[in-house]
Amino acid sequence: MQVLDIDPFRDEFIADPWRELTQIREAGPVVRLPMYDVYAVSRHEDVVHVLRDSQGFSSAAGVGYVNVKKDRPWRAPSIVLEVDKPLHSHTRRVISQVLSDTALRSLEPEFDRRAAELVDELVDRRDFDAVADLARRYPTDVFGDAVGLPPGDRAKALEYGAMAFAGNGPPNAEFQRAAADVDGVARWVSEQCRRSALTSTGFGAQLYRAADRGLITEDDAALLVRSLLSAGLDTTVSALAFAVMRFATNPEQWDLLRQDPALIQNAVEEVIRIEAPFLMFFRTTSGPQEVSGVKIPAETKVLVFIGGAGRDPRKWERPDDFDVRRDTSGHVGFGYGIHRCVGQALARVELRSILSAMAARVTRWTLTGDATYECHNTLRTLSSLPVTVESAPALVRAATIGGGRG
Ligand code: OVM
Repeated sequence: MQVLDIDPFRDEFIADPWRELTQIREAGPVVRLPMYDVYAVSRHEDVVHVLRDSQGFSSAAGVGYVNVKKDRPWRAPSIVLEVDKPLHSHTRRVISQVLSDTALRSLEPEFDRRAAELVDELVDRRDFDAVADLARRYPTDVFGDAVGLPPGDRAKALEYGAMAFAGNGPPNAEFQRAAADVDGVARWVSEQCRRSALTSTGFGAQLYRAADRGLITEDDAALLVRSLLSAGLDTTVSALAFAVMRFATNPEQWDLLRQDPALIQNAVEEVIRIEAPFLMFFRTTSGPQEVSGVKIPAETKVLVFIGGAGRDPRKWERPDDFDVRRDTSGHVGFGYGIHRCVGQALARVELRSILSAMAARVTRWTLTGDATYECHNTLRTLSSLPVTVESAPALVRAATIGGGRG
């Protein structure tokens, strides 16, 4: 088996992992990274194999670097992410009932309205930071409201998410930085997760109603709200920031989207395939395992490179080309198997709403400075993306007011 001296938790790797990910992927189906004493899989086929076998490649020892069965984790493990069947099936079902298709459909008009409002404001400004003013702001507003967070310092939720993703890495400098105020941020989060802090109609309150019905305990409900806040915000912020970056640097792709808004859904998938906001996480072998003929010992951490699968030339033609018309089916940007993202439909609604609103008004994006990256060990995201936009008048809405004749 190939042994590689690559540190995938360096900032430079996370910002621009593609060259080294190719090296890892081409070295073999499984490689060893002695720096962390872990194994890694990065080919699409092998990532799917590992994620399909949720018992052999367990989540119950944590999906971060720390084996929580042996060492104390920095926070109480998630009761949906860091458990196996049958426990997982139960908590997963509670969340997926709250995030049901019907629930999401009823949110869509409000998400669209808020997206149009924000895009109108940004188009008027012309110059703005696509991270601070758009990618962070929109999900913080609409997802925050959907969960039922009290108004106030919601930026803390982003900080908490960053900490959760950094916390899945090794105890490196990024971990230390993200966890500098671990007590303060964790206290803030547990306060937001209390029933009394949440609005009575949001997803949070509905998780507590599952407790009223005896499906879970109240403590479980609090932990599931924590899961929504851990997983639901920084990820969509990242996807949205990368979407703008991709369209600013591929104007012909933006033109395609504007000409045919039916492509928007696939464009969302393509951004997630090619950028892999949720770049990697771990599983732990529950016994000796074999992946594409390579043996992995028991009780061993296996690093699963979502970003490797998304760029695997065995699966994708021209994997490094951003192409909103390609067939994106089978991408694993939302994971795969029983732990695949439970909020993915909600993420899609958010991303679709904002891309639709932008496609209706923005004719061209131009970067006015360099993108800066933010690296949280297992999550890649942007911290700033200065842009200027050229725009068209709000045709559709003007037409409606004018009686539909434009
Ligand atoms: C959780 C969770 C779920 C998915 C991702 C994640 C930090 C956390 O249940 O807390 O990332």
